[in-house]
Amino acid sequence: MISHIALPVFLAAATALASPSSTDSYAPYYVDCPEDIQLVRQPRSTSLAESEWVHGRQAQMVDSLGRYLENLDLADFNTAEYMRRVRADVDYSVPVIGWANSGGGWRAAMTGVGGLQAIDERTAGAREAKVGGLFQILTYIAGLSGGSWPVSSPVFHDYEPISEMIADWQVDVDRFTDADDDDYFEVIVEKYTAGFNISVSDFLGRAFATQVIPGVNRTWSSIPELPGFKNFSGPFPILVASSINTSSPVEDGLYVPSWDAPWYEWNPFEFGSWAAGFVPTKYVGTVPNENNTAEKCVENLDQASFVLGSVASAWNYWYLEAVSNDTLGTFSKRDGGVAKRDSYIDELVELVDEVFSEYFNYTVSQISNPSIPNAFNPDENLTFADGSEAGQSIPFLPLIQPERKVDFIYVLAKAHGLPFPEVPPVREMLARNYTLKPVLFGCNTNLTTTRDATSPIVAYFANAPYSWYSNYSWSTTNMSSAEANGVLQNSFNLLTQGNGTLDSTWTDCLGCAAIDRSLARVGMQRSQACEQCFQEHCWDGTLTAGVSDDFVLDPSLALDPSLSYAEWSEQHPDMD
Ligand SMILES: *[C@@H]1O[C@H](CO)[C@@H](O)[C@H](O)[C@H]1NC(C)=O
Ligand SMILES: *[C@@H]1O[C@H](CO)[C@@H](O)[C@H](O)[C@H]1NC(C)=O
Ligand SMILES: *[C@@H]1O[C@H](CO)[C@@H](O)[C@H](O)[C@H]1NC(C)=O
Ligand SMILES: *[C@@H]1O[C@H](CO)[C@@H](O)[C@H](O)[C@H]1NC(C)=O
Ligand SMILES: *[C@@H]1O[C@H](CO)[C@@H](O)[C@H](O)[C@H]1NC(C)=O
Ligand SMILES: *[C@@H]1O[C@H](CO)[C@@H](O)[C@H](O)[C@H]1NC(C)=O
Ligand SMILES: *[C@@H]1O[C@H](CO)[C@@H](O)[C@H](O)[C@H]1NC(C)=O
Ligand SMILES: *[C@@H]1O[C@H](CO)[C@@H](O)[C@H](O)[C@H]1NC(C)=O
Ligand SMILES: *[C@@H]1O[C@H](CO)[C@@H](O)[C@H](O)[C@H]1NC(C)=O
Ligand SMILES: *[C@@H]1O[C@H](CO)[C@@H](O)[C@H](O)[C@H]1NC(C)=O
Ligand SMILES: *[C@@H]1O[C@H](CO)[C@@H](O)[C@H](O)[C@H]1NC(C)=O
Ligand SMILES: CC(=O)N[C@H]1CO[C@H](CO)[C@@H](O)[C@@H]1O
Repeated sequence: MISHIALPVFLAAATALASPSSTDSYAPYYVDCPEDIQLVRQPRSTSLAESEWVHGRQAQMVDSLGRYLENLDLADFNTAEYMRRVRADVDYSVPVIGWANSGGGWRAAMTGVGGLQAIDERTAGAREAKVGGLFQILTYIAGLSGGSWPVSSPVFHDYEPISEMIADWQVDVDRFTDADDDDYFEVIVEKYTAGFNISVSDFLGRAFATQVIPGVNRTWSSIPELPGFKNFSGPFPILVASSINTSSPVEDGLYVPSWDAPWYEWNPFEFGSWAAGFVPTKYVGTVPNENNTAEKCVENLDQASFVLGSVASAWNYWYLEAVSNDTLGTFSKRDGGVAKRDSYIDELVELVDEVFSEYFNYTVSQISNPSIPNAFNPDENLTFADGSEAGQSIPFLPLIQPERKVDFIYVLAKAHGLPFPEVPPVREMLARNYTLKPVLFGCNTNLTTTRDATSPIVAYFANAPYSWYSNYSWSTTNMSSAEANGVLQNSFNLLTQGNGTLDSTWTDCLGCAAIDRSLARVGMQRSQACEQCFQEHCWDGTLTAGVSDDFVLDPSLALDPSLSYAEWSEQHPDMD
């Protein structure tokens, strides 16, 4: 329950803070722009800085790739020969692998980070289970909404072992009720006083960051200075959000994103979109003049907490759900149908609205989505919306930009004419149990939008119960360590198919998929064993009758099917 948001202290803070300019501040501030800076870059390619970083990462990954493949020991495949050819031209040959973490609030965060823990070679049992080491060969990691936590946290933790990072999250602490809410509002007021838009996302972002970003006041543009990022120890993080503007559809007085609205991405070097262009992340919030430069540049608007809030800005939907009794504001990440009313969220909506209206005289529409000065269109601020509201609960877009040349994507959880595998409709996914067990898409290049190898192969892992019912409400804000371990263990079992007990060829098949697109580049053939496992684990492009209209997905534990949800709940009374 939400007990307090202490208003009087907050009011005092609002009047006390006049000119925030310190570097350890949440508030953005102005500096002299570097001479000759060109702010907006046309989106023709990835930035030079990203290309150079990826070059470094690919070189750093070669040994990890060799270790992973040796451990996997794929049947009827000459690993030594493959590695010899890869080493001969690392930039061209090392597979480019991305991890896409879907949205879904706390549930997505915990399931996703459990997946990362499973594929981290430093996790006990991960190498034995044949998935450990995949983290070490990821080039990119992308996320949105709650999926932004597992994406932001590792880099700010200097890519320390994922299990240690999770321990640092202290998941048993509720960052909304156990923390001192005043702190969140005090820093938001600093931003307000500095003349920038503030919204509920600033508030939520502070709470999220307190959990997952060590030190909290960190910026995305400082990532390139971090030792772990500098020595290429982990994947390149990207977060994405959709957007709204004054032409967006309106529901009950609030803008909602349309499915064709522009998407924006944050990465350590740049912020922007593949439609409008990119600006240096360090100077986000600076509006360029006619010469694409400026005298004063905004800094510090790229606070990690604000970035987390900006990609999880679903307040408009929470509010719509609350006022419409669940008839408006349906997320693409929900299972469909009318969601169970969530009294926690209702309460939070009411309290936060109250604070913002009482102390800023802001209306709900003014606070529901965050905006920043727009480098791409000076006439209108750029306003973020949660990507899950715009038909995409999985952040594919940044990973399938042809410029990033991604070969293989892991997805925990359709694109715009970009190279991507064809995926079957939901009815077919359900009929084939792809919502209960992992599946690969696009192994056959004919089953991709481009009909060639420019499309990555995608591994899709639906969050399903293996050893634990991990379908918590997305609005969960904390859990006991026993619950957290249950969820993390469930992700381990999902990734490894119960250490192979449910499917003895799956982990080999993941390895086959990881290197498949690179085989052609080094002039080698897909092995018979990989061909065989693709037959088994890749969607073959055909459609069956699908499921019937009255189909209900009500799975039992894959590793203990006799234990019904009702019985399990009785054994775990604290978890509902
Ligand atoms: C973050 O910055 C704010 C000022 O904006 C400061 O009050 C707070 O103590 C800082 N937090 C940490 C963890 O350094
Ligand atoms: C799989 O292995 C992990 C790590 O060794 C272990 O914790 C887990 O219980 C195992 N799961 C099954 C289903 O055997
Ligand atoms: C953008 O937001 C700022 C801060 O709220 C505001 O002062 C400014 O007028 C807005 N600009 C436009 C073009 O709407
Ligand atoms: C890279 O940096 C991290 C963080 O400082 C450090 O723990 C790790 O040992 C370094 N790795 C290499 C290969 O130097
Ligand atoms: C404004 O929103 C509309 C509707 O979503 C979208 O089609 C359009 O591209 C957006 N314009 C800009 C400049 O973002
Ligand atoms: C842009 O550049 C031109 C040519 O150098 C100069 O005359 C003009 O004043 C510049 N505009 C601004 C806003 O600085
Ligand atoms: C909201 O839905 C609940 C459950 O269906 C119903 O009991 C309640 O009357 C509805 N409230 C409004 C305001 O429509
Ligand atoms: C609050 O804002 C409304 C417009 O939204 C305005 O009419 C009203 O005067 C404002 N009240 C105060 C106390 O500033
Ligand atoms: C899907 O799973 C259900 C329940 O375990 C099973 O009855 C059905 O045969 C499976 N369908 C396919 C296509 O594997
Ligand atoms: C793709 O389709 C073409 C034309 O039908 C066919 O010749 C080719 O063998 C197919 N490739 C694969 C990998 O199935
Ligand atoms: C979790 O899944 C079980 C089994 O399908 C279902 O009965 C239960 O209602 C679900 N819980 C939530 C919170 O969705
Ligand atoms: C897009 C935009 O400008 N959003 C809001 C920024 O904050 C002011 C209030 O100070 C609102 O009026 C704007 O709508």
